[in-house]
Amino acid sequence: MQAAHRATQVMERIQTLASFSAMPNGILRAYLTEEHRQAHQQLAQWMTQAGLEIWQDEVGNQWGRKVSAHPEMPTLIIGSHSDTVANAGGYDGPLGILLAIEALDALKGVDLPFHVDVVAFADEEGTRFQTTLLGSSPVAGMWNPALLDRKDKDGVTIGEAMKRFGLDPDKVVDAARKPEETLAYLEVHIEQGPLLESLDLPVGVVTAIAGAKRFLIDVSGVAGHAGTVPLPLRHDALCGTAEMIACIEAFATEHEIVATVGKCEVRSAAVNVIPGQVQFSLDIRSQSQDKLDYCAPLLMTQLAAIADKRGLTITHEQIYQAQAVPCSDRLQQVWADVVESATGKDVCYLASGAGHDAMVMANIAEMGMLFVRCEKGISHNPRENVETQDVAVALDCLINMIRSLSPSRAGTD
Ligand code: HGY
Ligand code: MN
Ligand code: MN
Repeated sequence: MQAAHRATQVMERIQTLASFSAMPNGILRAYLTEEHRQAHQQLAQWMTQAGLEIWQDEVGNQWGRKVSAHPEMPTLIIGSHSDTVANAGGYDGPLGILLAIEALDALKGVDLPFHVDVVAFADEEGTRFQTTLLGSSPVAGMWNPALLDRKDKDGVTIGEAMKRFGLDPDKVVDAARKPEETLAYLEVHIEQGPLLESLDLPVGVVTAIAGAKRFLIDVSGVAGHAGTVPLPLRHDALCGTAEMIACIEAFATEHEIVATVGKCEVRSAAVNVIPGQVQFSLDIRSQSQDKLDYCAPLLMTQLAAIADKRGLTITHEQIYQAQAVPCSDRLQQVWADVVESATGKDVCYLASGAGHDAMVMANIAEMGMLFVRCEKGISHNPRENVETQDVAVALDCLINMIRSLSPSRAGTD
């Protein structure tokens, strides 16, 4: 099958996966839902068609293996996530899974010197349970059983949801892969930023993945009658929050990190009540772990000073953190070689501001990522878009990356 036809097939499959959604007019596929099950059944079918052995692990991840005649050699793992944010684009996650399946289909007749496993991680975004990398963390040996008690908005715990999905929470720990049995982890993902488009390049080599810390922040004031309490006597939690959000933006600019308040909720909100309780989320990121560790407490001190000034109280809970992770120098070089031969252009090296499953998989294996250009860098948005010819280039790079990691320099069908 020609590369262009394969790229078209990947694009068609992106649309098929997008149809497995909890939203009538958009994409939402969350962990341990019917949409998760449907998408993984479809991926399992395509993996089988590509000649892969398939199985689901106890986390709910979907695996497919291109079996080698050399099972004693460490396994190459290639993956990305199948879950989405709410009102998502179609490419963030699925593109990397479908490219891996397509690459192994192209190598169907070739006996590689090691198994190659494709994995669809079932939860990277954390949309349902507000914690992220739930699919890949157990695989990377980083499972925290305390998370089984984490509840979704309906009060269903992860443990309960796993049982309803047909999984055994006590066996999640068995999904861990051994470092000594893992050759490397590769992930192809949309850039989710504008750099490749600005350079008119279809793909780029990732150098590092930003570290992140996420918090839920509660601001408490005094609820009151909107008509009777004079402004100077108010302890308005929402006005305090507004000043804090402006402070967060100024702080991030000054310290050259990124900070986002993505959620903000007024408890017992009413048009004629002075807000007494507000909860908002805070996501801060940096390529430098030291800067992230330095900025988080400093920013919280500034928010506390605003609360004091306004007679409010503030508490914060860290709900997630992921260390900044460098990509393997060796794999960056191998990616660069295949990119240069595929594009005939100078190679762009770029860091990832977004988090990926690759950042935890680096815990057990050399990790390398390839970014694919996406229109205007838009992501986490239905307008997320990728061109078929860029998918063809990425597929060519992935096939040659797999071949380059195979000493026998395997060919393709
Ligand atoms: O938030 C992130 O960076 C990723 O999309 N989960
Ligand atoms: Mn992603
Ligand atoms: Mn994402």
